[in-house]
Amino acid sequence: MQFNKKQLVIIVGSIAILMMTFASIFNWFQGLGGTGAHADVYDELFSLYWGLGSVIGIAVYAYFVYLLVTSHGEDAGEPMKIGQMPVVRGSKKGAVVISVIITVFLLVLSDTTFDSIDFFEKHEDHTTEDSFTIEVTGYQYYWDYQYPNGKSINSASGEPLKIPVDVPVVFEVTAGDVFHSFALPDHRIKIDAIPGRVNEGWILADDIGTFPVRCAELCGDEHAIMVGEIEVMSEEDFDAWYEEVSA
Ligand SMILES: [Cu+2]
Repeated sequence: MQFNKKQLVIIVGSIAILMMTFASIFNWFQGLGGTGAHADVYDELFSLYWGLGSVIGIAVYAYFVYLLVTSHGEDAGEPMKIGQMPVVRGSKKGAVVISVIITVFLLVLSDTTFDSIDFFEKHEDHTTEDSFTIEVTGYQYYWDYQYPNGKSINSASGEPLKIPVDVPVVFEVTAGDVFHSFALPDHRIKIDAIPGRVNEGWILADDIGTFPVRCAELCGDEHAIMVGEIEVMSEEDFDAWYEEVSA
């Protein structure tokens, strides 16, 4: 072994810090909260990527340390010369096994990722007969919401966007002036609002309560105040509000 104790402590300590970084990323993600069907899918996706990434990370660092402490080349300590072959370690069998494991990891990741993309994009696979579409239009610096029955809400009034709980709701998003982005951070959705174009997205809220609405595209000097709320209501409360004739 060509490392003294101090060098080894530094190497192992650095790896320990990297491991703690893995752990802190997981901790950070858990602290983000989130609600609704999309949050569950993102959580699963994140846990899978993080989990498999950690397995690979731990394996790589473990192998790294193993190589460090078991290296005993005859030329240890002497600089390599041009043309000198390094000491061959490892085996073809090992390389094949690692390749197969990595291939399986990538297949699992891509399959889950494409399933998740389908989930986010194909609202028609998830909508029910209670579902409906809200037309969302971004303006400097508010959101306009149009419901199918003609009811509308303007976020500048301070009134929250209202939707029922446990009902998949579709958003058709556009903009009336510049680029905006309709973002519901707690429901983990962000839809580009672009003039002349309609982008779709959907959510399935499963918690009653009030959550933030944000604009996620720098859209002018008052972009930061382009904030609002979304109120997830019980179906009865929502129906009562929805049927009520606006004055
Ligand atoms: Cu905006």
